[in-house]
Amino acid sequence: MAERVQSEIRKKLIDAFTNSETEYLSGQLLANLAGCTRTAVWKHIEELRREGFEFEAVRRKGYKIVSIPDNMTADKINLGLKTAFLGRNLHYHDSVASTQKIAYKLAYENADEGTTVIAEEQTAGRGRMDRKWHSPKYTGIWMSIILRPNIPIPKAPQLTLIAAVGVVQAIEEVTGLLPEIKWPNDILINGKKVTGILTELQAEADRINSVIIGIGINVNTKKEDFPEELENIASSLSVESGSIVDREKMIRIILEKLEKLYLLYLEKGFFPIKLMWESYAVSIGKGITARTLTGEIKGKATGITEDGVLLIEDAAGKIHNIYSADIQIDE
Ligand code: BT5
Repeated sequence: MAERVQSEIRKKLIDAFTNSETEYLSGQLLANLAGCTRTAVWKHIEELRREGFEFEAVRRKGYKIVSIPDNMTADKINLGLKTAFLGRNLHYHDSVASTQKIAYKLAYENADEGTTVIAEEQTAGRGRMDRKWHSPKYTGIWMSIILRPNIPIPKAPQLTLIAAVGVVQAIEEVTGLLPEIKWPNDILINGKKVTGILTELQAEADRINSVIIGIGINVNTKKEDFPEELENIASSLSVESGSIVDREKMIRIILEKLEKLYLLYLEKGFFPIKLMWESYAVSIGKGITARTLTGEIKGKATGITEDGVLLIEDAAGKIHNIYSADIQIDE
């Protein structure tokens, strides 16, 4: 409990610096905004200094942040975050097996919607069907977000597509790169995978309890640091853009884009998202092969349905609905 109060105060202080119009914030003002004493403000500022934040303190004026540390911290991610609920409750870890697992447990324990788990490294990061997700330390964004949408279970895959649109928009905004989406969950740049998205459900009877959206992005991974099996199929934002990308900024922009899209979706349904998704989709209109658990279907991808299901027209003109598959683009 006490720890929770402390982190609430810290968050309020960070918000105060984020929203401040003036350069310096006085100890009294910070104390009022955070609902604590001036001594407590001073203690928190000292704690932030230990994390690597640098403050300038000027008598009668107050505090100003002059530099922020290089490694990620929850405080640094929060500094500048402009969402209402996504990422507001942030769990930051140095090393975990999988952020999905932690988010799953938090969701089970009734964590608020928007609770987000971020790690510097995953030792057992996973993709769909228990495939491995390579998640080395300090180079990527490995995060899981808890949502609690009031939608029927069959519509849950739409959330993967919403997340993909949000990540594409964030990558565009932060790096200027133009990513494409390969149905259902890959984000590619120059044909190579930079992001994978994994959506998992907790449901009771026919009701969704929570949806956990796992997002993995290779941000500053060097070309030579990919393992051999990924060398030809994976890339990172820094390899593609030629410069180091600020991971915290990327996280904030993803959370902001995703929150907007999610609220739009809850209000207006999937249609506006579908249009955006299709505008980024690399596979639509192309010849593709879809490998499902039951076999292989070849044909032309003609679009997605209202529910996010992929449509393939085969050589005989028959339309196939693809709910889950790996796809390969043939032409
Ligand atoms: C995915 O699965 O693409 C979903 C990946 C989701 C990862 C996030 S990270 C945060 C959260 N916590 C987790 O434990 N997971 C989520 P899928 O479509 O099944 O693709 C998996 C395949 O992508 C692997 O079999 C490899 O071929 C390839 N792959 C593995 N690591 C990669 C990487 N870092 N970059 C690009 N491709 C990778």
